[in-house]
Amino acid sequence: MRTRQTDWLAIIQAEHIQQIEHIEKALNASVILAKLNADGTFAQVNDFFCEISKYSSSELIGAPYTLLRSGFHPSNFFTKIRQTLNQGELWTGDICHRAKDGTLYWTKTTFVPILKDHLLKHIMTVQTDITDMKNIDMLKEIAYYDDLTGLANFRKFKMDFSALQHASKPLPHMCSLMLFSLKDYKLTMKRFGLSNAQTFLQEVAKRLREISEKFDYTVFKLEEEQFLIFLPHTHQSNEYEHIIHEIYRSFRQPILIQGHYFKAEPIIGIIHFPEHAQTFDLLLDRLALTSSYAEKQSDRKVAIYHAQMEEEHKYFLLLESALRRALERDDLELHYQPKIDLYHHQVEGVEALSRWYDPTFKQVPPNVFIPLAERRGFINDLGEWSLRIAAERAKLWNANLDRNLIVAVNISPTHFIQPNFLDQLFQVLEKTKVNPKHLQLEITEDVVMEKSVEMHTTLKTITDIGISLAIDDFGTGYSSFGMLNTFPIDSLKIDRSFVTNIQNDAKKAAILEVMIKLGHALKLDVVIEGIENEEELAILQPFAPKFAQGYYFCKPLPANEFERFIQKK
Ligand code: G
Ligand code: MN
Repeated sequence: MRTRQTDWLAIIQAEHIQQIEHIEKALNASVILAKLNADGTFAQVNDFFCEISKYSSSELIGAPYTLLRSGFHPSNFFTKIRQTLNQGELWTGDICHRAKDGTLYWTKTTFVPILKDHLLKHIMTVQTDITDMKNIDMLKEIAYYDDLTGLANFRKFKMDFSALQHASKPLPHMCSLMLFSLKDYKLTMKRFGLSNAQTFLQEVAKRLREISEKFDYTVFKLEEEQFLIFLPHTHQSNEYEHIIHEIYRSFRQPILIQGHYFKAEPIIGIIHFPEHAQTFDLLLDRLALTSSYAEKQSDRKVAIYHAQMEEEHKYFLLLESALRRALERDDLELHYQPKIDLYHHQVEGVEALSRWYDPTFKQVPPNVFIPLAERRGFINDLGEWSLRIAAERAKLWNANLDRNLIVAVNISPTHFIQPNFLDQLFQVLEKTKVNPKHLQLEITEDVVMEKSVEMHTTLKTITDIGISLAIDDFGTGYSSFGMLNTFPIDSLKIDRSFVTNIQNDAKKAAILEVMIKLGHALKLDVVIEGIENEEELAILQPFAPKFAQGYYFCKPLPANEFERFIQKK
């Protein structure tokens, strides 16, 4: 650079003096020029400087250079430039200025310090307008990169992929794609708020980027917690197995945000190109499908595309539309299983359980259709339906059956944390005019364990209006005994897995005994679930549980059969 500059000077010096004037003219016509005083105020400006800054020369002269400050650069930006110049060195870089009319313009800028006796006397600045170029760069940045994580986005992936395919014609380039997402992300983040969700995603991106650097693959950020991992040549060497291993290792470490530990469980779908799909769109559709399979795995949530997935997918699509239709037409049913008071040998309450019979799909078990409604986003409607029907029954039976009967309804955690859950509950109470005392909600431990203030308030609001709360499947989830004291819980329903095979398992019996004692000590109703025979009941009797449910006493019954059952008692 330096030698070239010197060469130019030599050329100019060798010519006549008028030529320097011509060169000056040329400079003036195409370059933005200014001379600054040592204190950074303008001493002289050329026309081009005025034109681009939209200030007149009289407005500029005497004013500080920072008059053109745009706010784009960090606050110490000009201080750093000044330090360079004070040391007698050139400064070159891109600067974003603000013109008099408020618009922004970019210049490639050089500041030249003019020193006298080692002291800065003047500063010459030579600039060229690069606004258009910068705008294009910034548009590219916005268009191809994710703001939050700085990772390339889906649009960039699409471009890269098509470039790769184009370059490797006539044979398609073989590669693999992984779709990375996180289990229960939306649920967790709904509870912890947007800003925590963003910090969380930044950490997730950071971990994925670290692994990507190790394995030389690219990570793209898709929507929300979805990331796309592009493996250029790997599917034959099964390198993706190592990557998955690394991802799992990395995400075993919980993410700490503002005192909360977030467990991030990866869900990974994998597809190979062109083996599994030959076009871009098909590739992505099938990858999404594979990911939804991965999500359903119980252990490691990883799946590789398989043609059979398509068949099953069609089945679930049909099942979904049948379920939606059944809900609309009121074709679902609630069955009722009595809850027995073992001390007084009578029916104390009843648990409402949703049942669905479809002519095509036959009897579909609730552990199939409830998760389906959760995944497909209509658990709200399904939940509202069962609340309403159960409330109608509670109203009717308590009016007609000449006894107090509490009807318990199972509430899916996904439904319970919806922001409009309480509104829905109030609407049901108003519509059905049921006495809240005749209604109980069964929720799971994990919901109650949620430490957020909102959850506490929601639970309290529910019990304040007189509805009681039971913890369902107690002992299977994640709970601390401390919470039994702090939360307004009325009842513990001990999961039936503690009863199954109790005859042959002394440990189970010991655990049950302790749970019953604990519940009673905390003045909670304890309900033993899933008693199927006399033998099981006999083992339990010495622990004196007050309430029990199970096939041994009665299976869940349709409403009319339940009425007959209870009238016989
Ligand atoms: O999670 P929850 O306790 O709400 O589950 C209730 C389910 O357990 C219902 O589907 C019901 O039919 C079933 N159930 C009720 N009693 C018994 C029983 O004694 N044995 C078994 N295996 N299942 C039962
Ligand atoms: Mn239940």
